[in-house]
Amino acid sequence: MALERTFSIIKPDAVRRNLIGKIIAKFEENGLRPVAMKKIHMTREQAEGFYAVHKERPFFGELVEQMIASPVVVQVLEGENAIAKNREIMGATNPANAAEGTIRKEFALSVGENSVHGSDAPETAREEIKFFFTDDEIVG
Ligand code: DAT
Ligand code: MG
Repeated sequence: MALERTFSIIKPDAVRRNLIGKIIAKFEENGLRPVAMKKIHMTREQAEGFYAVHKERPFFGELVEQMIASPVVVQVLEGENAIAKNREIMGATNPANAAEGTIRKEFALSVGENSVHGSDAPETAREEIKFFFTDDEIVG
């Protein structure tokens, strides 16, 4: 296994409900260390650009509105097998299908307001980290 980095967002629904600490605890307890983090309020342009891969999907408009409604916490997480590990800790996109103990099972409100984003592959992890962080903001 290799030491990897992945990109994570604690989404508006979770930040509004004061779940930042509980969500970061899940990462740390499972071997993922934050090596960069900041709280931001995404612009519409950022949200549309970040989720461009979904722009033809019927839920795109709602997704963008949810992401810009209030602040988020963006992070780079580092650990063994971090990309897959983070997806495991997050749970399935739809909380109704998420396994016990996962972030989405415990905290998500709906398939749209599902508390966290995590990169799905090495290439998207690289792109998403670069979308929000400069190299000197990452302090491994
Ligand atoms: P994930 O966030 O698990 O990678 P995804 O990339 O397929 O899932 O979708 C990105 C986000 O879009 C997801 O976290 C919530 C929203 N979304 C996906 N499918 C949806 C649906 N059927 N209805 C409403 N929102 C949806
Ligand atoms: Mg995705």
